[in-house]
Amino acid sequence: AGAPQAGPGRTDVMANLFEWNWDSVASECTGTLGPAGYAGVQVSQPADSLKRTKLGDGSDTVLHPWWEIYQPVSYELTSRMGTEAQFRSMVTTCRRAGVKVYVDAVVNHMTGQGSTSYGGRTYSHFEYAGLYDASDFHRKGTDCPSSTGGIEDFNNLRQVRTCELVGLADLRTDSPKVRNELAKYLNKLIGYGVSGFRVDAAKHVGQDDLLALQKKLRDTVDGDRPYVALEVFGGGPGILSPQAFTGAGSAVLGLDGDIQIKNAFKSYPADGTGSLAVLKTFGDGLTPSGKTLSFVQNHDTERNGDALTYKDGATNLLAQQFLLAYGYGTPQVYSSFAWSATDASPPSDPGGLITDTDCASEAWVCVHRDKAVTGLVGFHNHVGRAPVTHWWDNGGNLIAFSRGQAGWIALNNDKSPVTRTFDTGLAAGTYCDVTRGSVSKGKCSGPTVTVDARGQVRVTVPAKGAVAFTRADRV
Ligand code: ARE
Ligand code: CA
Repeated sequence: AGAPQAGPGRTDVMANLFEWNWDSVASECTGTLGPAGYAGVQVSQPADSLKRTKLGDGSDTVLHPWWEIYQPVSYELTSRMGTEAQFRSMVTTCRRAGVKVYVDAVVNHMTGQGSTSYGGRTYSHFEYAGLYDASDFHRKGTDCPSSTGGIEDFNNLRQVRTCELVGLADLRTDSPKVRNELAKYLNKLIGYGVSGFRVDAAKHVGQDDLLALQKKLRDTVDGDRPYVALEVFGGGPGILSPQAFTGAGSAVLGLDGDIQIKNAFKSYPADGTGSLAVLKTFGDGLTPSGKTLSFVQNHDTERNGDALTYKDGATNLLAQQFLLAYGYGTPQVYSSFAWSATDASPPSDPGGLITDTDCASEAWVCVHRDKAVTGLVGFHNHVGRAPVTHWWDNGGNLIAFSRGQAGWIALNNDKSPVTRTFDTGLAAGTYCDVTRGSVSKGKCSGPTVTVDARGQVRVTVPAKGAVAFTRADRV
């Protein structure tokens, strides 16, 4: 399975609309994602999940934290995000808008707490009526060697695969019964038009079980193999590393890459030199571009300190622009709700059902809609696989590069604008700067720049901003 591709003028950019309800995803596909050239959308874990009825041990203050959805109780599609009918209708609407749908799939475990769900089911740890019973789970002693039954050592192979991740009942993914139930669930989603999956906690499933499961998956409605992106945090040794999982799915998540992006964009030594220049060889030492779902942040890394977040404002937008322009991995743009406590609930009704996204309200952060980002989605789609050429940097926080002869960008991570002349390698002409305007009926709605006969352009790159254009943006 290759990277997601959909519709004319699109390559592979995905939006990750974390914990948007199904109706909101559907209207976003029609209103923004399709028109802006997004090829795909990743949506949240859709299976029925834990719905807490009381607070935990006193250390938490939110009744319905965002992470309830990572505790499935069945594979029925009634969730915090909506009903099964709403889910199906969302997939159909998105596909009609040219946007393929990728689902966050939890296959490693079932819930570890509670007794009621959004779908109104009752259950207990190891007993999920009509689906799994105790024999379908790894058990402490017989399978899991840790004294608590939980993963205590993330470098220990047997613990990682057979013990409980933060107390979540660990499925026997090596058994035919569990594999069949999982395949039935995922194939139902594919039947509804879903094009692939982000596999949660893939490290804890292991390569063999992941490959066996994928063999059981049907082709998508487009006739492709489903695109499967595996969640494997970096740092694990040998076969526990993301590098060791590139053969176990279509791609792995770029969880080391987002750390590096943060490090580059946040480098502000006292001498003021900064460090975007290090990005000249971004991707070196990381999983191969064609095997990586890359992003500036996701729902974990915006909370755990690994990545830039929406709170970084212009720096975050600049990093999104870099990722879209540079071409490492299948790029994904993350948009979700605003939060201060890491456990916070997404905007919900009193029963925990997530309310409609309102990008104009402060409760939501719609990074993927920002003109700075949509301009670069178009750029990414236009330049395709053209190589990075004409790299230039000032050794610090100002960089510029072309993508073959198809497009050119300069990015400035300093706090003051810089004016200078750059080599672009593009044909002479007047171009629309897509970070601030777009071309319609031959006219640019924002500032233009002029490339001379030698392929040079003299521009002012705004503080914490970019200038970008492609061959298609000539006016
Ligand atoms: C919640 C409570 C827990 C409670 C549990 C069960 O917070 O206190 O015990 O429920 O009742 C998310 C939240 C968790 C939440 C869970 C279930 O983050 O807080 O637990 O949902 O509701 C490892 C895994 C990696 C995993 C991270 C979190 O390898 O797969 O831990 N990431 C995915 C998701 C998470 C999600 C889950 C998995 C569970 O993206 O959002 O949890 O479905 C090193 C190691 C990594 C390790 C990392 C932890 O880097 O190498 O392997 O990641 O540390 O930071
Ligand atoms: Ca496991």
